[in-house]
Amino acid sequence: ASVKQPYRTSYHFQPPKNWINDPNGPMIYKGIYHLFYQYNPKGAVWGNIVWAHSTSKDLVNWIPHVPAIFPSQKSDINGCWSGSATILPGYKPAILYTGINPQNQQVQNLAVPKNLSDPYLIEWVKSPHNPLMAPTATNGINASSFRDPTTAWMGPDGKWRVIIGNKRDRMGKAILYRSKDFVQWTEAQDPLHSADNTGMWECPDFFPVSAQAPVGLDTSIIGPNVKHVLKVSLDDTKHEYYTVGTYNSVTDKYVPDEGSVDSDSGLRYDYGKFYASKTFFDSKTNRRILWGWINESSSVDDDIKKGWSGIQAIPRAIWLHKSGKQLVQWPIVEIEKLRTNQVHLPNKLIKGGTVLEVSGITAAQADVEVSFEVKELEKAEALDPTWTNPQMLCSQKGASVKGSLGPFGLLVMASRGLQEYTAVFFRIFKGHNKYVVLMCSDQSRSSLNNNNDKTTYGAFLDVDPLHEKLSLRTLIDHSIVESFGGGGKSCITARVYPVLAVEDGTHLHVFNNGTQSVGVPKFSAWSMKKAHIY
Ligand code: DQQ
Repeated sequence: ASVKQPYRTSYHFQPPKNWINDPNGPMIYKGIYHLFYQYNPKGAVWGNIVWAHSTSKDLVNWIPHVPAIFPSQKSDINGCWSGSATILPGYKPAILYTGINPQNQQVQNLAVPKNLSDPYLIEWVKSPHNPLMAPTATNGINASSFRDPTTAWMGPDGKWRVIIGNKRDRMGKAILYRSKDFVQWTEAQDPLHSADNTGMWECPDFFPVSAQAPVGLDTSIIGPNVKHVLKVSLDDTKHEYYTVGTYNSVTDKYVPDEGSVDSDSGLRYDYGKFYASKTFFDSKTNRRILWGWINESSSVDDDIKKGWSGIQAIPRAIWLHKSGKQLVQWPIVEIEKLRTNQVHLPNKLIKGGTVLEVSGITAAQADVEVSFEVKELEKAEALDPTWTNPQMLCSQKGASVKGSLGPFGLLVMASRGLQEYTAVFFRIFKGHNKYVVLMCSDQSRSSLNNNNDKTTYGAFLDVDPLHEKLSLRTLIDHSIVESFGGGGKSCITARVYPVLAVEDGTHLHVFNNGTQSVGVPKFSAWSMKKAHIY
């Protein structure tokens, strides 16, 4: 007697059961991708944390392995928390991670592969010198806010650098350490960066991006056409923010270009659910690839009933937009090999008030690419200057609220009679001296089961509808709706748990609930095959 599992995903990473959270130590070694992740071997809630481990040749299909790092030393006996991998000279991977010691202090540890000729790197040995970095009476580091070492980078002086998330009072910090040999680490006088009133910085990520081309850079690269990105995961709000800025490798200071890590106005990788993310440099394809944890929106009781909680987002290639002002993300191309049975709609004009069903695809397991074209932009409603919070705007102006230019977009995970649907859509407003595009993911009607968090998400999308089409790509996988607006300039991920719109009862529609018509010059949808994940 098996429990029905309509919410398990088919091509997003998840283990057969139990709780997962942060992606850890992603890397490529001898042509094999490694993903480690925070895992509770004993249940569907957080606890008993070890590093579970899977490998892949294509980032789509995975082979599960035994946990790589689990409590075994004083310095991690109460848990093996998040950390990162660095490839050391001589092609030797090394993992720095946070251990919880017998006093429940957070300390940083090193583990290295037992056997470098095993491409799967199944067994890991911990340094006898652990912990390598620890709170002490003299360094004043708060022992409950000192975790999540990044991938290390090497400075021009030949020394390794790593940052660790921290806070002091309300100030979030990226504490910097340096080392010659990766074993003996010395705390720098000043943090790499800090920001007031942001609380604990979990899972920082710090990496170079090319200001010239949409490619990835290895983590130690510096140079004239290189900018840097600092991402932090804010414990207080469970949202991630990043800045683009300049890193001075002599002073070891990072200065954001403009604005700062700020929980209200900063840039986010994803304006929905996406946390504790981490990038790695894929030396095989010269991409930087982003992994992120997607938590459930169901109740803890439901998680325990279904026996699992948490998935990983589809890995995303990430690069600096040519404006230099923001990052762009796109699902790794490898995922496209799961596409099958393409449904294509010819160029169409969709009148206001239309809901158009797209048939012929498995709507609960699909990849949809659509673009919209708006002719009469002068009909846009005026943007009230006080409407500065896109999420609030999307909540107040959900999919059922008629506008002029929009809402138009997709109704996904929809039941036959539209009692349930998740709406991913755009609205165009007339701003001060430009058009403003709002992108929303409205979960308010996603399920008849009210025990789910159905919060609506929203983001502004920096696209000029005068000169560009509005594109939307949405990956649908049973209980996840992962959307990429404007070619990946704004991303919104949502979790949904419909009661009626499950499996074959799931439908897909294009809709326009504005008064003005919109063109749909491009529409392709694919059913997605199941990936081998465990
Ligand atoms: N999860 C880990 C911590 C990290 C947090 C513990 C972020 O290392 O700060 O499971 O989700």
